[in-house]
Amino acid sequence: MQPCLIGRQVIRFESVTSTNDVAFELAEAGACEGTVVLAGTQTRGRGRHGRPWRAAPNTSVLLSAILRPAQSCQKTTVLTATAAVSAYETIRSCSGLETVIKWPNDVYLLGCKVSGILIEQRRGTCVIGIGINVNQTAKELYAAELPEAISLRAACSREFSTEAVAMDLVRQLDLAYDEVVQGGHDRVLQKWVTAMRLRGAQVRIRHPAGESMGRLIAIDFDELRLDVAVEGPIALNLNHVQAIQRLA
Ligand code: BT5
Repeated sequence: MQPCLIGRQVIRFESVTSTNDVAFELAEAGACEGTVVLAGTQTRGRGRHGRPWRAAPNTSVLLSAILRPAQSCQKTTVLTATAAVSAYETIRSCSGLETVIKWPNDVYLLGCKVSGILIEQRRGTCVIGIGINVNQTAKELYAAELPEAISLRAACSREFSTEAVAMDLVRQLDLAYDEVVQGGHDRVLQKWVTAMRLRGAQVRIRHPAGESMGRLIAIDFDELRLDVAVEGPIALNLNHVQAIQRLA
């Protein structure tokens, strides 16, 4: 199937600093929207808030996609959900195992982190960066000081083609982003919320004003509604939610 947008051009590198940096450089130089950058290894792979992303050479999917979203798709939560749902679908279909999205956009397999997402925006260009652990053994992840990480291989006891996983991810991203572009925000939202498995659960939410506890009633792209014991229902701005911990 021909991609609608994401994956119209795929550029592969052996080694880069960070695929997100290369994607921004290519975007500046005029690369078309939907261009995907893949790398075998990164010397300065990064996570959110300056944290590192570690992946031994040729063990992982290290991908960045260049987007120039129209205003209706620019909201960070919409892009976060689009990327998270895509990584979730890829990992679920490759592994056939229990997969969940941990707020807001980590993907967990069998209770351990298998994928992380870093979305950055600069002057109208948005880069979606996704790392998926594919062929590291449990021993290698432990030795790399990632005891809470897992790979597809460690979970499924077999090796995977990183190229095939990357191409599945590109297809899922293209499908999910096309849905959003066509106005199907609600379907992506529903998939995101369902994959987080938090609706109806007792949760503790950390936000700049402190913590709130209660039953999570609903999430949309703007706010989260919580049924708090004495106060009753309250709404929290999604941009202020720092962490969600499931209590039961
Ligand atoms: C993330 O940040 O999880 C976003 C990671 C995004 C990586 C991709 S790779 C392609 C693109 N190019 C880049 O330079 N980045 C993107 P965060 O939620 O802040 O999590 C970072 C934390 O996850 C680290 O502090 C470690 O504890 C842990 N971590 C690092 N490497 C990991 C790995 N391979 N698997 C699981 N956890 C890891």
